[in-house]
Amino acid sequence: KLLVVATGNPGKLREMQAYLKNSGWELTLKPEDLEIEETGETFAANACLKASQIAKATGNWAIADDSGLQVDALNGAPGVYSARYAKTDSERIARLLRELDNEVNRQAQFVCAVAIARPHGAIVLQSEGICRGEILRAPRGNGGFGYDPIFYVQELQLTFAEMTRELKGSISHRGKAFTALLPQLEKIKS
Ligand code: ITT
Repeated sequence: KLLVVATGNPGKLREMQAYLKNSGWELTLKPEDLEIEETGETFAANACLKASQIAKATGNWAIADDSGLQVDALNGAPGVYSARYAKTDSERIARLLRELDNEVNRQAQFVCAVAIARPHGAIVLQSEGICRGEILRAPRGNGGFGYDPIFYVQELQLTFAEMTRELKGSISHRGKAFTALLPQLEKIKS
């Protein structure tokens, strides 16, 4: 069966495709001009909104990911506004480093909510993953996307941008959300 991957973010798309590769679903990309306004107050609400609307609009099953970075010292900001924090990845990173300039508490977490909708829009599966880490004072590494160069994982002594996609996926918010979701996704297909 056909599954529309409902994202316009190329970094996210690469990771989603890797997780879904052996799921047995035939993947297709959402039309570029089909954009859903993210009016929800939670990651889960926005993931459901995107999956549901794209499923309805395309007449296919759809999967959406809503994710972001929550910084403890900023009371969870930028959170669901992580994409809207600034125009480009480097501007988003620069803004966050500015906001944390004099802050000693660098604790933060990435959150990823995933939702799957049937062709008429009903949500059938949801999953969420969290990964704790620290915000560095300067970017490190060239891999990944988004806030990856400033997100440091103590246990591995690496930023997300210094990890291979496989290593990042073994501990990341998205990796955890997809690992929980995949067995159920395979079940729906058959
Ligand atoms: P779609 O809604 O089209 O999927 P988007 O980029 O707008 O794309 P979100 O609204 O979910 O997606 O925003 C996610 C933000 O959080 C965005 O700025 C990402 O760069 C960032 N983000 C999410 N997961 C990340 C990860 O694994 N590494 C780095 N940054 C991440």
